[in-house]
Amino acid sequence: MEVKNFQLSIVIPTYNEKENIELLINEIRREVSLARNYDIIVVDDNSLDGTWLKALDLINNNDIVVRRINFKGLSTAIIDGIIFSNKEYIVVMDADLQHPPKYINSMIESAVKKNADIVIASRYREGGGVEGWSTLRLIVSKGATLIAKLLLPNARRVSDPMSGFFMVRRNIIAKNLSKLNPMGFKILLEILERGSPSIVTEIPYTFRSRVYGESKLGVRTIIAYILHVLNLCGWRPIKFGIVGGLGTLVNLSIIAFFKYYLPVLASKLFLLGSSIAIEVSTLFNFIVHEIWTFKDRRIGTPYRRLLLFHLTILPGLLTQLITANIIFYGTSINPIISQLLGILIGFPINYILSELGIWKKGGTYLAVKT
Ligand SMILES: Nc1nc2c(ncn2[C@@H]2O[C@H](COP(=O)(O)OP(=O)(O)OP(=O)(O)O)[C@@H](O)[C@H]2O)c(=O)[nH]1
Ligand SMILES: [Mg+2]
Repeated sequence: MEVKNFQLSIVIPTYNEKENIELLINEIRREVSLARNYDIIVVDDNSLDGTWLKALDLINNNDIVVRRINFKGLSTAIIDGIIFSNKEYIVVMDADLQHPPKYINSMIESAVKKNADIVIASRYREGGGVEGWSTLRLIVSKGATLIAKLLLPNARRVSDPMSGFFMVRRNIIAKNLSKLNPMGFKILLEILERGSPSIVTEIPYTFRSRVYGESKLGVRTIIAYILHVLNLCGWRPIKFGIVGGLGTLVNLSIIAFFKYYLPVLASKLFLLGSSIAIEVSTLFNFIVHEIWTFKDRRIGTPYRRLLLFHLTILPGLLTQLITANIIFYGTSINPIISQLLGILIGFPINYILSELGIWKKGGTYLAVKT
C-alpha cells in the first residue's frame, strides 16, 4: 500500500475526558496530514461527564461514537473500537493528549515502508521520552516494563511493550479475536503475545503530561497488570516456585530417609548423603520443569538442558548463600528469616537463567525492523 492510499481508523477510548476530546479531535484534524482517508472512532463507557455527547457534536460523517452502557474496561473498549473499523490499519491512542497526533504521520510512513503489522510509538527509543513524570511514576513504568520483558518473549523484542499509542493491522485483531483476552490496561502486550504479528516497527515519541481530567492509574491497575502478565506467560514463575518448594521437600525427605534407614549417610558420610539428596531433587525439579513449567519450550536436546540446569543451580545457590549471610551477620536478624530472604533473592536468578538460557522460546521470532 502507498502512503496516499493509506486506510486508517483512529480509535480513542474515553472515560471522563470531556475537556480533552475536543482539543484532541481538533489536533488530529490539524496534524494528521499523511492519511487522506481516515476516520475517528471514540469508544466511551458512558462517562458521567457526558464525553460521548461532546464527541457526537464534534465528529464528521464517517466517524463513529460508541457509547457502551454497563461495560467498563480500557482493553475491551479498544477491541470494540477496532471491530467497528473497516480500514486496513488502526491507530490506538489515549484521549488525554498524552499521545501527540503528529506522530501518526511517522507511524504511517513506517507501516508502509516496512509492511508492518504493528508500529509502536515508543517512549524508550532514542529520540523519545516522557514529560513531567515524577520519579515514582518513572520507576513504576520501568519496573512494569522489566517484568513484561522478563516473562514475555515478544515483549523482550521491543523497547516499549507497554505503550498505549500504537498502530495495528486490523487483520491481526480480526484473525485472532478468539485468542485475545482483553483484560487489564495493556492491550498491546496481549496483541504482541497472542496476535502472532510477524513484523513490528517502532518510532520514537515524547509522551506529554496530562492537563485536564484525572488519571485512572492506581494500585488496582498495578495488580490487574501483574495478573495480566502472569496470565500471558501461563503463570510460569508461580509454577517455578511450586516446583522449587516441592524439590526442597524431596531433598529433605531423602535426608530424613537416610537418618532412619541408612544412618551412615546422615552422619559420617553426610557429604555423600547430602550430595545425593541435592542431585535427586535437582533431577526432580528438572523433570517437572520439562513436563509442566516449560513444556512448551523444549527445544534442542534434553541432555543439553539438563547440563545447563545443573550449571544454573550454582549462581542461584551462591546468591542465596551470600544474601543470607550478609543479612544474618549485617543485621543480626533471625537466621530463619535471613535464610528465607536468601531463598527469595536466589529465586529470580534461577528463574531468569531458566527462562532466558535453558528453556528459551523456539520457533519463529517476531521481526523487529526500525
Ligand atoms: N472506554 C474506556 N476508556 C478508558 C477506561 N479507562 C481509561 N480509559 C481511557 O483510556 C485512556 C488512558 O487512560 P489514563 O487514565 O490516561 O491512563 P494512563 O495514560 O496510563 O495514565 P496517566 O498517565 O496518569 O494519564 C484515556 O483516554 C482514558 O479516558 C475505561 O474503562 N473505558
Ligand atoms: Mg493518560
